[in-house]
Amino acid sequence: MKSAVVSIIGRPSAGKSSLLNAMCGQKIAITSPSPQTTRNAVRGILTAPAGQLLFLDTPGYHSSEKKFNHHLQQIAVNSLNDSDLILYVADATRQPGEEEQQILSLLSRQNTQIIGAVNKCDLPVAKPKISHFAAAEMLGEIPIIRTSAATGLGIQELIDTLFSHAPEGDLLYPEEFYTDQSPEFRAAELIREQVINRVTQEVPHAVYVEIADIETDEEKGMLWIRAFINVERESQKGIIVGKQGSMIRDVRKSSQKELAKVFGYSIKLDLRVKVQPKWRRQDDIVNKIVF
Ligand SMILES: Nc1nc2c(ncn2[C@@H]2O[C@H](COP(=O)(O)OP(=O)(O)OP(=O)(O)O)[C@@H](O)[C@H]2O)c(=O)[nH]1
Ligand SMILES: [Mg+2]
Repeated sequence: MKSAVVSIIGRPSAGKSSLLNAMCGQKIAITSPSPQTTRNAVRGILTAPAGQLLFLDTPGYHSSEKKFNHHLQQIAVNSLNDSDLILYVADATRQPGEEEQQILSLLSRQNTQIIGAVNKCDLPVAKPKISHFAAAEMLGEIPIIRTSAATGLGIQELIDTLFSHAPEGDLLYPEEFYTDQSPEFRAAELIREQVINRVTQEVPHAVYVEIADIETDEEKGMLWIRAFINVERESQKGIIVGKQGSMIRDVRKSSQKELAKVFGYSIKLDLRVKVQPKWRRQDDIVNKIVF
C-alpha cells in the first residue's frame, strides 16, 4: 500500500486546483480565470487500489511586496516542508519568464521528488516543449506528464506516476474521505467562486466570504446558510449587487445549486454584501481566512 502527501505548486492560474479536482474526480477546490483564486492549503484525498494520495493545493506562487500576497506565497512554501512528493504544474500556454524561474529555483533547492505536469495541453496555443525545457534545465530529469484538466488528457498517467514514486505507507484518512475542509470553509469558497467568476480585474481579489450561520433542518432536508460577501469599496459592492440586484440574485441562485450538490440538502441562502475597507491589510481578518 502506498501513501504520500503531495504539494501542488505552480504559478497563479496554471490550473493547480483544476488538476486536483480532475485527479480526485470531485470538486474540492474552487477555480476561476483570475489569478490567486486559491488562498489556503486546500486538502484533497484520492484513494485508489494502489493506496492514498493526500494533495495540498496551494495559492499560486507569486512574488510581491504586498503583505497579503506574501502571506499566500508563504502557504505555498510551507506546504513543501510537509510533503513526500511535489507536483509542479506549469501552464503550457504561457512563456516561462521570471515568475516561472523563481518557482523552478525554489524547487531546485528541495530534496523531495518532483513530478511535473505541463497543463492546458488541450489548447491550440499550448507549447509544452518550452515548459519541458525550462523544467529540465532547472530540475534535471524529472517525470513530466502533459495534461489537460479540461479534457482529462494525462490525468490517469499523472496519478499512476505519483503512486509509482510514493512511499509505502498506511492510509492517512478513511477511504470515503475526499477532503477535510470544514462545512463553513467549503460553503464560503463555493459562494466566493460564484462571485469571482462574474467579476474582473481588481474585484475578485477584494472579495472574501464570511459564513455567519449554518443550520440544518433534518426533517425538511434543508440547510440554512447566512453569509456576507465582503469587498473593500462601495463601488465594488455596487458591481456585485448589480443593476437592481441582478448580479447578487444570480450569485445566490447559482451558489444554492452548487451548495446543494456538495452538501446534499436543499439550500436556503441569505446573502448580503458588506464593505470592509482595506481588509487585506487587517491581520485579524487575513489570519482568519488565509491559513
Ligand atoms: N483549457 C484549459 N483550461 C484550464 C485547464 N486547467 C485549468 N484551466 C482554466 O484555467 C483557469 C485557472 O485554473 P485554476 O485551477 O483556478 O488555476 P490555479 O492554478 O489553481 O490558480 P490559483 O489558485 O489562482 O493559483 C480556470 O479558468 C480554469 O478553468 C486546462 O487543462 N485546460
Ligand atoms: Mg487554485
